[in-house]
Amino acid sequence: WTPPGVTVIFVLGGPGAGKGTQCARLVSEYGFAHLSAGDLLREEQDRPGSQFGDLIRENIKNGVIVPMEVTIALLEAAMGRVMEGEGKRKFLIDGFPRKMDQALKFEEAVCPSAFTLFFDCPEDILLERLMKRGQTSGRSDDNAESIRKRFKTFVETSMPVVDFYEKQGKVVKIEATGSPDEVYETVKERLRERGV
Ligand code: UP5
Ligand code: MG
Repeated sequence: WTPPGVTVIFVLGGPGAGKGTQCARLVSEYGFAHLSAGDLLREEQDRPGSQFGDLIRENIKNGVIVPMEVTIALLEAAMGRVMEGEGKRKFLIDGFPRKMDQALKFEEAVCPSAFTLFFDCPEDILLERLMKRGQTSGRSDDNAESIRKRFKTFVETSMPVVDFYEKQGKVVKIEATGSPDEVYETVKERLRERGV
């Protein structure tokens, strides 16, 4: 269904790698539309009358992946709204695909990705960031136990997606340990190299 001229960039990286932070900056400077799969799931979870609320709540707290049908439908609908409304055609899809079945299904049914921005950061730094955010975020998964489960899912289920795209030469890997400003400078440099 995707109209011509649509560009999709996947944004991946461990929990707390800075996907949301960097996407927000890219939106203001490059005019991308930013769609976070996690944010869309949390919205759906809290939407009165949603038939998926409990399923999403349970999965997020346990750091496991919500069935792809739910997430892809939310993304597809959100892309449609953006194209109708703001008329934007360039998308940063943040935190998705984090499982091989999602990657294959999305590219077949919605739109192939141009490439994947991958924010690389060691777990000790991720843990520190997430525990700190947990003091104020109110996110049900920003606690030591959920974080541990999110790390496990990331390594076992989501890294294979990054490896899959890496083999196709479609991963732009960004060292994400520095400050948000430093990371953003690297992002811009890498995007320039990619002709974005
Ligand atoms: N921060 C950011 N950058 C920093 C830097 N360079 N230096 C120091 N601090 C930095 O940042 C996290 C925190 O670190 C913030 O406090 C920030 O200020 C600071 P953020 O930009 O939010 O990082 P991000 O990578 O977006 O972290 P997030 O917690 O959102 O990552 P997750 O991937 O874990 O969360 P997401 O919302 O994508 O998914 C949540 C859950 O939804 C999943 O676990 C899963 O259960 C479910 N889900 C699915 O089932 N399917 C999907 O397709 C997607 C999600
Ligand atoms: Mg995020």
